[in-house]
Amino acid sequence: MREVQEPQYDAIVIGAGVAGIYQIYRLQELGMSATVLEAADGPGGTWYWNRYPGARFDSESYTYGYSFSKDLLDEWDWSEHFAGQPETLRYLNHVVDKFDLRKHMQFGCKVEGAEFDEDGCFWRVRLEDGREFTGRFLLTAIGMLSAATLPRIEGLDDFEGESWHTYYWPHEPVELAGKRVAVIGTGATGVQVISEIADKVGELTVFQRRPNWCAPLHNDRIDEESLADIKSSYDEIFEICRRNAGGFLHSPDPRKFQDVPREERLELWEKIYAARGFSVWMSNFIDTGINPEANAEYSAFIADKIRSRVNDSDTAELLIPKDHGFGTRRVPLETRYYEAYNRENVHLVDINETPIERITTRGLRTAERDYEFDLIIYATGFDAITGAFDRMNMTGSGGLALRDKWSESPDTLLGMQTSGFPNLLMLSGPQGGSVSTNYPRGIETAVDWISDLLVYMRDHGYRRVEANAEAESSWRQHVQEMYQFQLMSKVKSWFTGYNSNVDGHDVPRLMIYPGGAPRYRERLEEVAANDYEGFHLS
Ligand code: NA7
Repeated sequence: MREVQEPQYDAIVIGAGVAGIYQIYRLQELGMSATVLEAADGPGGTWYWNRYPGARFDSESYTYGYSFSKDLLDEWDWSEHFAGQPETLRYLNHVVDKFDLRKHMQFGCKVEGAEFDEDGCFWRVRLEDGREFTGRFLLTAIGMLSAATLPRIEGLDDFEGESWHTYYWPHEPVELAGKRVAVIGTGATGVQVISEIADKVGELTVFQRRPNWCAPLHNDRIDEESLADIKSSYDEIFEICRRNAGGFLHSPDPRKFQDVPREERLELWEKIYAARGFSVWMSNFIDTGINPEANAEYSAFIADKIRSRVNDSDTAELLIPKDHGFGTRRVPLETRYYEAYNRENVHLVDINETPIERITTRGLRTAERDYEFDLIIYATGFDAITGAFDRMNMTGSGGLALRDKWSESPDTLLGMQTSGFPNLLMLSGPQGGSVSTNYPRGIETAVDWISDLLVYMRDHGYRRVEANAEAESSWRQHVQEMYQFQLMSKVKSWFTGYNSNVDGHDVPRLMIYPGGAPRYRERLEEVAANDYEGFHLS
């Protein structure tokens, strides 16, 4: 009889970002043997990689930190309402050191493949350098926006100047002064970069395919008194986040748009436009994301704000989205973004009018003319949520490739598991809650739920868990119903699975869980209380 091999670890966690850090904290607390494999040479995930100028939170700093340790909350001083990338990376390193987690992490470990070993009931993980690790459970903490995508434009490699995708911005400073710079892409990232560098470069040319609805971040330093207030109200802050659909501090106005006279609507809109962070998106009338009339009127209000901030009326019109309403795609928050276009050295090119034909040795060519640049910045986004899975070549039961299983629809049960992939537990899986909320808030929920599941399995002597196909299909149906209500479901964005730079991602896909965090958590609790119904344990 063949001897059944035992895995090296109870659990392997892939990724040492926000999710991986908290997951390894919980695993070591539970006394499980576990390791974190991380491609980078340090922890931080998103905040390790995204070092581009202007990278910062759109969530209030004090809603982004972990809530699990009072000690940590008390000792960490956020310096700004929306911290910049360096501070966040320092914070995450601080957490790792405070809880002595570094010894459970292995850096420079890029996972190239992972297969489920049916006989041994464990996962075998293969690194790019050939090393292999085995673990009973495989926990993916691989982020939702971690598979960066470059545009599919001819000649990308021909350019002789400097070029970076924002995600891979180098650790060393990039010289900007006096440089001729191109930015391609005007999502949340492009908007931050453009705002930050407009007054630091020689010439800045922005190549825009579709504008987004951007609104002021209203960032500020946190003074001592406010910091003390924040620290004394953490319970309340996290309670507000818990009740909020997106895990943020900003609650909707419970009134419906039609029930409020025009004058009062304007009053609310002025108020939320002047308020911090995502208020402008989330503190609106409750039906703004589902009622086309409400959405159109609010969009018109924001369009006027853009017109009032941009001197040249043709430029202003180019910056106003015409193909989707406010909040139906991710709203980039900005600091003097629109004002950047009032500068003499900033130029906006609509690539629908004059498409980019190719990258050249000295810059790029549009249908109209050649441009010369010293630096090209690709702020062209990510193969969101599923991209990082696809790049890892995962194979489940019977040789089923995850990429194939998800080729049309990335179906999961609660975002936590997908049938055919036993013992694979996803911290930021598609159709789950963590990819749909203020990330750390969703991640704490996911990590806690998965940790409880592992304890339950240990207590009951189970070593295999797999989502049932039927339960998965009813979750899909529920997710679809949640999508249907939302205006965002008709709009192309990563919320709906689109990416023009990836084959097959030109059709709508159910990527997130649009039903809101409280509803999602309720479902998680129900499932756990009913002995993990929908999951087959053996
Ligand atoms: P996004 O939001 O996906 O934005 C990518 C941008 O790049 C967007 O403006 C795209 O235009 C543009 N893009 C992508 N491919 C091309 C090509 N081939 N040519 C021209 N323009 C292109 O990514 P971000 O990094 O900004 O933000 C990601 C998330 O990070 C964000 O939601 C936050 O949660 C944090 P399009 O709109 O598709 O026409």
